[in-house]
Amino acid sequence: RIVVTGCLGQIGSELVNRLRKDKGIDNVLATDIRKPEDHPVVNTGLFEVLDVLDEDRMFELASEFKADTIIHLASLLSSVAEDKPQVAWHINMTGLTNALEVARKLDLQFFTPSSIGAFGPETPKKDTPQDTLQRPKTMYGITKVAGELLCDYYHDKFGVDTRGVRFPGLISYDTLPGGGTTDYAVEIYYEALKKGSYVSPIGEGTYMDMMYMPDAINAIVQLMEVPESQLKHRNAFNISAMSFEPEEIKASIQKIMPEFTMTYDVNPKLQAIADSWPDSLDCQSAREEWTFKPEYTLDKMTEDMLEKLKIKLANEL
Ligand code: VAH
Repeated sequence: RIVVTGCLGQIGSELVNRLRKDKGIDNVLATDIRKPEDHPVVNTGLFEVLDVLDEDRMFELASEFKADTIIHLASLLSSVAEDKPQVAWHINMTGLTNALEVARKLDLQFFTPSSIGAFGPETPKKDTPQDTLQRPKTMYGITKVAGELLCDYYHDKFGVDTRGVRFPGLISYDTLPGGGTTDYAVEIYYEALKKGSYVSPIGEGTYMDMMYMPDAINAIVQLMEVPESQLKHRNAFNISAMSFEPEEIKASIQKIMPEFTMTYDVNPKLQAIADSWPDSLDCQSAREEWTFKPEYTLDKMTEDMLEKLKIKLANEL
């Protein structure tokens, strides 16, 4: 029985759907800080309002629900966190600490995502190792490194079964991301269909790791089900499906929409964050320890994104 925080977010909205299918509607309790009545996450299963800063409420919900697992997704992302770093530290770290405390007190299995944002400019950029220097220069990255260490600590000190992955940029058609540096790789598909053109805030030649949401959801489900004995690492597995720069996603879209055009208007804040992140991760540990294997390549993702967005945006196109 699983409690999920941050369910109205880009990952949460799709993960809850998958878990409700896999585990049964009554075995998944979706939570988020507000309750939009018309949202599918709210009206297709169990939902409760939860501010992750309220540990007592989180404990009460998990305990009454007789949870055996908590998946903590509520977090501010990299770009928005740079606009309000103190708030980001407070929400990301207090929320995480509360979720870890609830997992410890109720003996819950635990998952929370880290990110490629947990690396900094001194980290090797190509084939970034699983275990390497982590000195991120963004508040988001600092909360992610601190989170990785805290999750390891709760396992080593208290025996909590904590698990996590370092997500790359995630691309999906269901729910828009909420203020990340990789959001351009989602926006470009919407703009391609709505306007036939896109102005990229990320500069030409800027490589970042990316993954299509179906592969991200599979990774969470797979990692949570693998026997603990197989894990040498536990939090923050490097995972990625592709690494591309804006010209390459443009070319991928042009294979289906030859008339699509793209120009650049580089956003200095986003560019500085992107420049501090790796170009491509080494995902060997995830492959070896829990047979991580993404299915979507850039072109396969582009095909599916454009097809699904055409349906979603039908009355806007
Ligand atoms: C962000 N989408 O851009 C998130 C993610 C790897 C990027 O952490 O902040």
